[in-house]
Parts: sequence; C-alpha cells; structure tokens
Amino acid sequence: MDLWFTEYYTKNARFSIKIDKPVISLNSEFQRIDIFDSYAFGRVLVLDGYLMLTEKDEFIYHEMMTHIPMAVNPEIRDVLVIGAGDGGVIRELTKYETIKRIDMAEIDKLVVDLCKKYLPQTACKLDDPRVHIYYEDGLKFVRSKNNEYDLIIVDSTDPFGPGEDLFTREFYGNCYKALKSDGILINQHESPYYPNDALAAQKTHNRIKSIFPLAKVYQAHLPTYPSGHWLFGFASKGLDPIDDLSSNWSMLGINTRYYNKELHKGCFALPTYVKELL
Ligand code: AG3
Repeated sequence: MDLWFTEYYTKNARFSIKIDKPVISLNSEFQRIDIFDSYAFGRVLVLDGYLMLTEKDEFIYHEMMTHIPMAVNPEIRDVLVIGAGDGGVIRELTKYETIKRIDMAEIDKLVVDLCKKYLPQTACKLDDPRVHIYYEDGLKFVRSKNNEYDLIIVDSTDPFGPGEDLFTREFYGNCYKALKSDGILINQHESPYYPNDALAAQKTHNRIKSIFPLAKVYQAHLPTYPSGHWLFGFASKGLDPIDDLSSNWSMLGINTRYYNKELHKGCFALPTYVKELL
C-alpha cells in the first residue's frame, strides 16, 4: 500500500512525499505533531499539516537563519531563539564558542521532547549548558526583556495558528526593545510565490520596516517548503548585512554545507517580482 504525505499549498497546488513508515502522531495542547520516515527526504516533522523540516534539507534553513547574522557580528554573545523546538537553529548556534547564552522560548514542550527522541540530528545540542529552554509563549517572553540580546532568531511556524502572534507589530516592537544597540533580528519570512504566502511576506516586511531602522530580506532555495523559494528577514538597529560583513568569519572555522561568504552577499539580491512585492 502506498502512503503519501501531502501539504496543500493552494487549492490547486500541492506537494507530496511518499512515506516509508510513520514514526509518531500526537496532538499536543497546541497542535498536531506528525513525524514519519520518507524515502526521498529522510525523517520529516510536520505540525498541523505543514512541513517543518526534513532530515535531508534542514541544513539549508538552519544555516541561513544562523550564520548570516553571526558573520555580520561575530561578537554576538547573548542570543534569544523563539520557536525552534526541533533544535536546528540551536545546533548551528552552538558551533560558536563565543556565544555565552542561548535562551529559547518554545511554546510546545511536546515538540521538544519528541524531537529529542526522534530527530537527534537537529535536537542534538538542546542540552548544551549554554541553552536555557523556557516553555512559554514567545510574545509574552520577549515582552519583559530590555536591552538583553545581541541577536533574536524567530523560527516560527506560518502566520496561521499558534505562530500567528510572532508576526505582529507588537511582537517586533518588543524584539526591538529586547535587543542591545547593535542588535539583529532574523525571522522566517514565508515564500514570495503563492499569493497567501506572498501577502504574509509583504505584511511581515512592512511591519518590521516600520520599527527597525534597517530591514532587508534575503532568500534561499528550500526544496521542501512551498514553491522551494524561501525568504528571511534581517533587521537591525544599524548593522548592515553586507557593508558590515566581518572579514573574520572564515577564520572561526565553522563548518557549513550551504552557507558561504559569496552566498552571503548574493542572497540579498532579490528577483524583480520579489522586490516589487516588498
Ligand atoms: N519553521 C517553519 C517554516 C514554515 C514552513 N511552512 C510550510 N511548510 N508551509 C520551520 C521550523 C524548522 N526549525
């Protein structure tokens, strides 16, 4: 019997992966969680029917969220990660010995517990002594913080369901307040291609732009996300992702499979239709 997972991108477009075997399916207090093994992409994590990561291509997303800001400011010491219960962003951050503290605010403890058990490739560094996990709503967590972090990474779900609050003006305003004077905010920005995602990307960018003096968007090729073309936001209180790119990053000896210095400069060059959207 053939078993397939399908994510619906629009009424008329969908993406399917053939399942090798189901691993676990549960409903948490917040969402439905499915983990399965696939032939084409290895183990896959799905939340509320939306594909979050696959073992084969997660390195692209997690490297692009982490090394872009770290290469701009290798002095980053204190980091807040919001969402990201699978641990992929944390794994990349722990490659930097210079980082002293990583706070993570993840609303759903069950995601973390299941990823530790079934997705060791991404969850492998969640027990690093520098990592402090708070099982709290990211919006509330960041509200009480002032001038504390050099970097905030928002690794949320889509702006529908439990992740919705992490796309509001209020949230971005609180992130601004929680960041130090050279602070950087990175967030996943949806795809520019399908109309609903594109609208979300546009709104997100406009909200961030109304709060941060510098707000840019960069892109990556992600085989298993809607349209395969994904956007990320880089916002800061002043640091520019290209003009301030540190010349020291390559000396740190960080091992990456997608990110490199040429790509860092190239990924901020956007297609015309994306520039027009933003
Ligand atoms: N963060 C969610 C990306 C959004 C994917 N959207 C979708 N498939 N419709 C991924 C979590 C990985 N750490």
